[in-house]
Amino acid sequence: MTKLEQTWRWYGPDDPVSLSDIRQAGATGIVNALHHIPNGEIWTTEEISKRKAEIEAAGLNWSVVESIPVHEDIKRASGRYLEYIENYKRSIVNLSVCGVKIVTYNFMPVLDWSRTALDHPMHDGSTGLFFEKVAFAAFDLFILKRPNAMADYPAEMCKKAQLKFARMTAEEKEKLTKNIIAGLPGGTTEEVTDLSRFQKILDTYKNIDAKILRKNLVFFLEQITPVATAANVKLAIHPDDPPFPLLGLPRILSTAQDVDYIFDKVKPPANGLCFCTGSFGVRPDNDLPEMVKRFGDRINFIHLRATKRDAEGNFFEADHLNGDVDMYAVMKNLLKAANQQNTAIPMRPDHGHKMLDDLTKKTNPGYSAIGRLRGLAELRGLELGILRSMEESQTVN
Ligand code: DNO
Repeated sequence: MTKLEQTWRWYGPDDPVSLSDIRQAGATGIVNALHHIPNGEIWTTEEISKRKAEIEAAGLNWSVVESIPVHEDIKRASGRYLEYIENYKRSIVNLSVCGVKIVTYNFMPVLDWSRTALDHPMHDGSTGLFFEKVAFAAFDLFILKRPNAMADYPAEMCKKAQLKFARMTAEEKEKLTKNIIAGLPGGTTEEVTDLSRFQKILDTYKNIDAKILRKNLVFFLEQITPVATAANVKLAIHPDDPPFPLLGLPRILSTAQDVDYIFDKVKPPANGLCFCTGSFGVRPDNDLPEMVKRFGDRINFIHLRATKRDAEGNFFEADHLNGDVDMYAVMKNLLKAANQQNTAIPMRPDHGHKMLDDLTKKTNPGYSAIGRLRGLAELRGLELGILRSMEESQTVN
């Protein structure tokens, strides 16, 4: 039976979690990006090789790129987008020349992933990330004061948000703002720290709805997929996180139908998916084990994490094996997919709680050492248990 490759996201030399920490956590592959290269520019073979050598010197392997960011011009099909697409192609080819063959990216406008609280208390004393709908609405309606935002929320939600806003201290408002626009590593594709600049970027999407964004994604894929195919590089699009529209921006990769759409439009197998259980799992209408079955041959990279949602649609990041996701069924189907692909598909424990020594250390939100170590250890155990029982049942039958 084929296993999954155990990988770990490393944010580069400035990451408080070092390569030697990662090695001790049991990962063999590194998920990395050249964050110092400005968005839209070419990743040269020199820069790629330098990073690769650094990773290899620590006894690890650069398995996956996460992510080559997609410039906002490409998502809007405006400005210098054709030039940026050419640059993207060059980066793919250069990565391939250096032996890095999986490229993750996402197509979420302006905001990549988004949460309202980064230190939400968990039941056991650790802390984790939280998305609270009312808090997000309070930010949108009363802090950012986005024009016409009221129309995007039910009246009841506006009332609750108003109440919440009225009770917030200045410090809480500032923290919420920071969490949403600048709190997460890679949370926005452009560096934004002030609200008026943020609103200006949102405005550039005024005339772009889901239909247009989808068209722009398909155009981008039609351009890069042949290059990836020729370079033997697998692409892995990351789903929307959270998987619903925010701030009036369209979201186009939230459900199985969304995934079907892009695979149907751009057929070559290099056009693949980063199966992120934490993102897809927020929607109760996404059947994750079923999605793994359906897209198994196109899953090129895996993020494993569990969220727990409540009736209002809020969610927090739960322990890896204790959320709404049926991790057992997902893992089982992923192992079947790996077997069919005959490839150790790379997986990483996505996010983790701040716990034990993490609590007093500076960490990238969601990317603490010990929380992820726990996640990886649990997932590795689950994988082994399933593999062994699959093998046993094969010998019995
Ligand atoms: C959050 C991540 C995202 C993801 C990018 C992929 O932890 O899952 O930042 O890496 O969206 O492009």
